[in-house]
Amino acid sequence: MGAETIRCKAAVAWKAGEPLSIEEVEVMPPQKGEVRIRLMATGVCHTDAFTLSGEDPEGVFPAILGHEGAGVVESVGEGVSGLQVGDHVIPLYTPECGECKFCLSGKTNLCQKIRTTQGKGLMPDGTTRFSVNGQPIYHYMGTSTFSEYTVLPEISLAKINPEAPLEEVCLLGCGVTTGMGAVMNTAKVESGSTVAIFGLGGIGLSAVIGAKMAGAERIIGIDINEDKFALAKKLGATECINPKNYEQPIQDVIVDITDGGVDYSFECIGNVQVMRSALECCHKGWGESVIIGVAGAGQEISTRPFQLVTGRVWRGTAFGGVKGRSELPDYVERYLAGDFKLDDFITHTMSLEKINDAFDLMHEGKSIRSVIHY
Ligand code: NAD
Ligand code: AHE
Ligand code: ZN
Ligand code: ZN
Repeated sequence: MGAETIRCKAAVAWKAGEPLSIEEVEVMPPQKGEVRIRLMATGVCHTDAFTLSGEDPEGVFPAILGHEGAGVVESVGEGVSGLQVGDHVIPLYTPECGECKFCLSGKTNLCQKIRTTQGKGLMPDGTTRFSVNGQPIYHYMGTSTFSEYTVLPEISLAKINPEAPLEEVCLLGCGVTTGMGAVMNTAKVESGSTVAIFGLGGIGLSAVIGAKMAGAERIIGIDINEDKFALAKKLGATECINPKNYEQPIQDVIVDITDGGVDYSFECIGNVQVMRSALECCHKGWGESVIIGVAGAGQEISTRPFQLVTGRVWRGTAFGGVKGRSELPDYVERYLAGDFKLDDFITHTMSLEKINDAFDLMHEGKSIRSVIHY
């Protein structure tokens, strides 16, 4: 007998700018090529808050947000061959089909197989698997982890070692992989480098870890909230600075203290003015700046083209350039081997009913990651 519709709890974003509402939702069985999973935990990332704020051009409502989860396969649809009931998985907002032009290029992790429907809050067949009293509810980033159960295409799931604690490795579904990957995969920071990391939230602190693992000699953390400095230093930042303590632009301060600028910088905030500072604090001739932060609808970056003419490089990264199905399981193995820790990031845990507290804590600058336990 095929799987039945499940009724379970989920946090629904009915409208932009309003708190999430805990509802009983119907979750349809997985269709062809799809998998339904039972979430065990999910982190709350700033991108969830960004979309809830109404700033995301792709934000559609009502939707079930969440994209930093981990869970267990509950049922599989027709034709699913790589996963079975009971497998432990991490949902991927960047899928990996292995056959599209992007996957075959060897140059990017940005699989485009289902990107169009995913960006509209729909499954690849153009419909949704969620409803509340018969009203369809949109998916989010192809993952919708703020629900006890969710449905994803098979290509949007990474199968991981079942020994891994799901309430910690959920952070590898976005934040930690993004920050570490940006440093090691996108920028390919070399040993001995000088690095500046703007924004010391979950992403920036993961970039700090990546920079330390890469052997960076100087790791400069920049944040306007000095409460973030202690953990940044514990994880490997060699110095932390608050732009509010200086009269000059922060890029000038960094150029002064680094004998001409940093080798690599990372913007982990989503602020287009800071993106400019991050580029302009790079060393003439070779400095590279990586944009990780997500900026709101209509916002644009700018700098004098001379900054690029004179050898600085501006680039960006999504999910740290990591290919989810083929590379993420290895991040889990490295975590299990003790190469890096995740518990430092988890400042708060809570039940789904308290999820709005996670958004409040983030906005108040009091959390690094809140993790919802199902
Ligand atoms: P967060 O809220 O936990 O951290 C942001 C940090 O930036 C905070 O510590 C805050 O104090 C600091 N900050 C804010 N304004 C600042 C300023 N003007 N100067 C210096 N510091 C400032 O957020 P997060 O979850 O770490 O996410 C960071 C950004 O990365 C967000 O824009 C998020 O949407 C984006 N993101 C992108 C990707 C990707 O794949 N590209 C993945 C995850 C998150
Ligand atoms: N929808 C936004 C863009 C949001 C965005 O850039 N998302 C990142 C992941 S953030 C995770 O916390 C991403 O993966 N981008 C690549 C992609 O294909 O979405 C907008 O501006 O429209
Ligand atoms: Zn995220
Ligand atoms: Zn692909």
